[in-house]
Amino acid sequence: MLIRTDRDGLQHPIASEITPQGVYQDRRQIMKWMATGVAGAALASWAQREALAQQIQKPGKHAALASTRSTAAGAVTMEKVTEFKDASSYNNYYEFGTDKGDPAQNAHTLKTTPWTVEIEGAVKKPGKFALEDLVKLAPQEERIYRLRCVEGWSMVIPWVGYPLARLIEKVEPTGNARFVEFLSLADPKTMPFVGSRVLDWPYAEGLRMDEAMHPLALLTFGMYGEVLPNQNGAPVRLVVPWKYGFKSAKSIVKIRFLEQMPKTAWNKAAAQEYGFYSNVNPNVDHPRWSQSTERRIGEDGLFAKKRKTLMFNGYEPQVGQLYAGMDLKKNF
Ligand SMILES: Nc1nc2c(c(=O)[nH]1)N[C@H]1C(S)=C(S)[C@@H](COP(=O)(O)O)O[C@H]1N2
Ligand SMILES: [Mo]
Repeated sequence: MLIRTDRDGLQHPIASEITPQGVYQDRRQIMKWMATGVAGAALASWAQREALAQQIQKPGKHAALASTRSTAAGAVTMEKVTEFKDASSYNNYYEFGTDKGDPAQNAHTLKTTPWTVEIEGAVKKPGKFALEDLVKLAPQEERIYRLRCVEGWSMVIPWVGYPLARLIEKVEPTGNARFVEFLSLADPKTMPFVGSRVLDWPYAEGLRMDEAMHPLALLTFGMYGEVLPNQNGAPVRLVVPWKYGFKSAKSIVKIRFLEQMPKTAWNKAAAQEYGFYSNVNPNVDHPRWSQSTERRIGEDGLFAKKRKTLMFNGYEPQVGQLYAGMDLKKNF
């Protein structure tokens, strides 16, 4: 069944209108890789978008882009998709500054080609993936996920990527792999806040192995039918929709398979506020504020109602089983 949402009529600016030329060329290169080598409907639509992007380059024109959706349970929502301009201008990416507008202002310095992702630790096949090989490892799917930040706001974003499980299967974890750690790029030359003491760099996150293997955990290369904007974590990030946004590490350069639970950047910065699990949970307040409601970005007028935050961000039917028998107040 094809579910119609507001997404179908969505329009947003094409990359060339909102980014400097160098960044745009980086993205065009990645889109070419995505359009070659892998068969299937998703990639055909990538190729169409590429063609469309070439035709429409005049500032002020907007291109309506087609999309191919995942059929995985939980991969589509009936909710209105957040506008591209909001999703790409209201960001958390502390390597580029701590204000919501900083990443969009500053992340143009991030160089996303060439890019490699290194796989280390308890796997039979460790090594380095060039980005162009990583994007072709599995068919690209579009998934419309809510992303809920621990700060109390949320967005609905059409992500493009494939389940992280596809990569994990490929590198063949050993029996010792119980956790997966994700490390972001930390380049003081291109990232003005790396070196500041806000966080202990590189940005580090982690998942338990069964969480990482869950079909909703997405290794993400694009959004809104285009390659990720730098400020959203180009060229490859994680999206874990049932956890607070900070679990979804951006611009990943290393993935490590570990026996022990890894330390995460936010847990190191404030252990009493950010635990390892960080599942979206309206019943466990942040020590300094409630987590029971959220503000949807784009709806924040004076009279906009707050939304009730849902257990596991609304993905309880899909992921609840992962935490059966666990005390989620202790394991926050
Ligand atoms: N490397 C890195 N990844 C990161 C962050 C960051 O500061 N650095 N911020 C996290 C937080 S707090 C959130 S809410 C999401 C925001 O993703 P978005 O800007 O694409 O909405 O990215 C997460 N990933
Ligand atoms: Mo966040």
